[in-house]
Amino acid sequence: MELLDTALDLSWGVLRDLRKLGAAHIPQALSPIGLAKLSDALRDVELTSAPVEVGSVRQVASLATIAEPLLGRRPTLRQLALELEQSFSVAPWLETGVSSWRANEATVMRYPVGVGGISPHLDGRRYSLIVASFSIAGTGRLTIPTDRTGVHERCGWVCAPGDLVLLRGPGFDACRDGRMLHAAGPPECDETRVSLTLRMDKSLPRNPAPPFQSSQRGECAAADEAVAPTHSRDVGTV
Ligand SMILES: O=C(O)CCC(=O)C(=O)O
Repeated sequence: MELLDTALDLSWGVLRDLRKLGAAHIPQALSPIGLAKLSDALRDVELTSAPVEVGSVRQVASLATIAEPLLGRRPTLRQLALELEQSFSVAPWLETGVSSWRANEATVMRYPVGVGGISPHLDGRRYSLIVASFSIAGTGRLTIPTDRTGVHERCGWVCAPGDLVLLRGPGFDACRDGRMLHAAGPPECDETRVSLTLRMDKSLPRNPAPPFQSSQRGECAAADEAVAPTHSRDVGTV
């Protein structure tokens, strides 16, 4: 592996958190060299201000979305997607459906010091199976709130450069929709936070269909109920 840390262990502990919490935090998933290469690869990406309001969601950030075929023209981003896809191609991921995840969209987000962040939201339904968000610069808290007020949280992590947060998407574990609300807090130190999120947009061409099954696990059905969105924040299109 070139970008992911060679000691990265995406195995049962991570899967257990995804099943239980809807998300998992993996510290230092990127190697120091991988982090440096990705920071470099994002240097020329032009970001634009995201709309402050999307439905009930509030955000202060700049962003850029790089979808296929443009993603394929960025070798470092393509390499990261490939390494992650390879990590999902072995046990225990085979039974989750995530082995057929193919990242075809990357979103770069930049949160300014003091005010940056996104209130509780769901990613668009079209982002299948799993969402992988890497912290590239700065630190900030990512939380899994219990509701859209964001007052209480199920869990949360201070994410530092190199960390990875995985979130369930539709189709994970054959769940029709096990997405979880999540929120990004402002940068914690005096440094702008930058994240890089890989997604599989099933509405884009050349995308393998997620392995939906008719049976749903009880645990996921409960999650469906808990987070059933009134609307979705579509990160990729704002
Ligand atoms: O910046 C992050 O780490 C998470 C971003 C996020 O929540 C989103 O794009 O939906």
